[in-house]
Amino acid sequence: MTKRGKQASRKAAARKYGFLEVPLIIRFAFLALTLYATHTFSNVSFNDKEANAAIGKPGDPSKVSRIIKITMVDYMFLPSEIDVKQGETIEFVIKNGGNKKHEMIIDTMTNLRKYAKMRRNHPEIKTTGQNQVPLDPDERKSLRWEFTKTGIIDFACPLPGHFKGMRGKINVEN
Ligand SMILES: [Cu+2]
Repeated sequence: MTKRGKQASRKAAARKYGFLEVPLIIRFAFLALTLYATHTFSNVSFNDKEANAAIGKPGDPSKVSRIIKITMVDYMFLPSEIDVKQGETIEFVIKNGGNKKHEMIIDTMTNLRKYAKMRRNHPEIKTTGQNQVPLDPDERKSLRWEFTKTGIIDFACPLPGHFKGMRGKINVEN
């Protein structure tokens, strides 16, 4: 089909289905907007100030009182139950000893479920935050956290197929 023929048939289709032909400049603007929105979304974090207050806050490296080692295997955290004292700043040294990529996120169970749901529905979106750390196999990373309130705080790997088994609890005692 010639260019003119294509144009004519597009116009006919537009008339038939009732949509307007979108000028190229608008299409570019829309594409740019979509890319911008996706980029912004890729830094999404559910860890707002209120959640922070409930689970504690990112730890100041100069205030670390104790190091706790955690090993990830496919598909578990070892150990998965940890006791800390209120007011402690813990440096978790996390090693991925499995063959898969894993992540550790410290948060409320409500937020962890949101992360897991988003990973399931939008695997391309990466979340970031001081309460989370992604690890490749054999990688070792630190996550510092200050526990300001007593209670039970959850952690998990939010990746699809991992979330059900890769969970743990931090018991913050007085
Ligand atoms: Cu995992």
